[in-house]
Amino acid sequence: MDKRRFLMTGALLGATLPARALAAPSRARAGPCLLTVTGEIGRSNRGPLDPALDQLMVKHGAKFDKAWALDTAMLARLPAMTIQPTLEYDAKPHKLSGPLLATVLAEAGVAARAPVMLGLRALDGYTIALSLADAQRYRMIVATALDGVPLGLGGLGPLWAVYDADRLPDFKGKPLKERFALCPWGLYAIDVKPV
Ligand SMILES: Nc1nc2c(c(=O)[nH]1)N[C@H]1C(S)=C(S)[C@@H](COP(=O)(O)O)O[C@H]1N2
Ligand SMILES: [Mo]
Repeated sequence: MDKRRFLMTGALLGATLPARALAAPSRARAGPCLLTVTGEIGRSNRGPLDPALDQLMVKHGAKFDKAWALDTAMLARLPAMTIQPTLEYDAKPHKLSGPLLATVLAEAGVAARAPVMLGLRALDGYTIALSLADAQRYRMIVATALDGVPLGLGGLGPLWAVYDADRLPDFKGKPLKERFALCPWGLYAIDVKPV
């Protein structure tokens, strides 16, 4: 397609799509929430923990007065990275893609250099503590797809906080089974706390 036709197609699309869809701000959440960011955040799009209806978070002891909730589309709008670590489950390299964890946090109004600790919590209750500085040093991503296939429930998804262990000095020398302890699969909540 030449540039002019591309531009025309764009103009046509613009004319047929409702203005609302084009102007949709990133905070408009339409799909089910996949990830809830709480604590020291600068932006919020939902209110406090609902003790009656936020059942999984209640079971896991979450407490918050506001949060930044992301759905699939909000995650997909962020620039994606691809890493290719050898996974401990089958000892084979796999492509994992998704935004940097730090980029997701920036969306929630957490400054890149904020001196904070992150509590990364998974669906099964597995929780790890990691500083934002280490998450950046490891270039940890919030993976949404494995080998091009969206991650899902029952497997490692829908989200997996993971890094490229093969290329990180802190992990590449360790046995495979010890490389991913800081990588919760089924990640669904991140609590940001001052150090
Ligand atoms: N959700 C979740 N993520 C997890 C774990 C877990 O139990 N649950 N275990 C961690 C640990 S200690 C390791 S070594 C690796 C592999 O653990 P797994 O075999 O339980 O997936 O995943 C990490 N991520
Ligand atoms: Mo482990």
